[in-house]
Amino acid sequence: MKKTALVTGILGQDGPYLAKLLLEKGYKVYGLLRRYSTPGFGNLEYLGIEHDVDYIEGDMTDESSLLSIIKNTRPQEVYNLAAQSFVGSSWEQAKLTTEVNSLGVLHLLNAIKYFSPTSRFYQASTSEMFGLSHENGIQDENTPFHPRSPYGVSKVYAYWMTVNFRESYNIFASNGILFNHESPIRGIQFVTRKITDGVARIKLGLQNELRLGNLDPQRDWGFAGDYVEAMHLILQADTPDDYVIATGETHTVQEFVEKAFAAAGILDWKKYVQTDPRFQRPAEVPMLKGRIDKAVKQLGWKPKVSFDELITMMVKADIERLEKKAR
Ligand code: NAP
Ligand code: F7E
Repeated sequence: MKKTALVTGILGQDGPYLAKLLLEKGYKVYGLLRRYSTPGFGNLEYLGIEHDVDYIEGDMTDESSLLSIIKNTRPQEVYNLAAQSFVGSSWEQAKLTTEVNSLGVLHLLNAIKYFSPTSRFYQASTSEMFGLSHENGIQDENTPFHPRSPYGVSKVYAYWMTVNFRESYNIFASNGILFNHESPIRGIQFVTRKITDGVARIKLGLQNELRLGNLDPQRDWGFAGDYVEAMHLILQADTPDDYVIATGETHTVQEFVEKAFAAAGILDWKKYVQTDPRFQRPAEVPMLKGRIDKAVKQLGWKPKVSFDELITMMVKADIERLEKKAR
């Protein structure tokens, strides 16, 4: 019998990478789609799996849709990746962010509790929950939370609700506390993809400047393809638990910019980069750097793609995408 999994957020960045991994492992994959006039399957197409997923219509803000999906599919594994995930928009759309990221998780957990209590549940938690908090410049599973955005706050609720369903109802519910992870199908608003797309356009003469916000924040950036492997391992463990998933390295936005331009053979990046206050945030997370000892020891997980390899991969993919469009 094929194992079954429900993946919410199937059209985003992580959904397609996870679906591909699960399909390769022989799973039947249900993908939750919210209603759209024209849904964008581009990320699934990029990975060549758009025809291999079983799509189901529902919305994280509509509890009844989630109740009936879980009742009808009873998947062995549920990966909750759906979210209003852009930190920058979470100040302007704090209520929507909370409804999707916090209450949406409660809806899904209730659906599991009522209709499929043996389903294993993965919650896409985030390093944004740490925000200002660190111990000697590093964050791990024991670091207290101090979120700095409505997005971070919404995810703290979801984290604790996941823990609470585990402790209250004995549901196999786990949090992956993932640090930033990127790829050629990262949303264009996020800084890494905005940079690699901008660099590719500058390289091809399609654009002559790149407008960014604060270049000083430090992030622990890894590759999404590596991180979905950790999500799967978290649900294969003997017991449910919470894990930090990161690379253990941190770099400034400016370092990412310099390396992205260099990857395209442009050394005078300062000529092209303008700072623009529109891209600064009301409260910033200055530094993120994860300690992954627990994931290494208990899951046998380690990242494979380095910071430099990630940047080269993304710049190359954006140049190829734009060249293909122009043909
Ligand atoms: P993403 O590209 O923004 O994808 C999020 C997905 O959620 C999209 O497919 C979106 O659907 C869907 N969604 C939004 N609102 C919804 C709703 N009301 N009902 C159903 N689906 C809805 O995010 P990602 O980078 O893949 O991240 C996956 C998850 O990991 C998110 O929960 C994010 O918060 C979390 N996370 C990400 C990172 C990271 O660095 N990438 C790090 C830590 C945690 P549409 O396509 O229809 O808009
Ligand atoms: O910003 C700075 C910005 O939007 C990274 C999400 O996946 O990871 C992501 O959240 C940094 C911030 O990601 C621009 O101020 C400068 O310090 O790429 P980002 P994020 O906010 O770290 C976490 C782990 C998640 O969970 C989230 O879902 O870059 N920055 N200039 C800029 N950021 C953007 N977007 N645009 C700029 O022009």
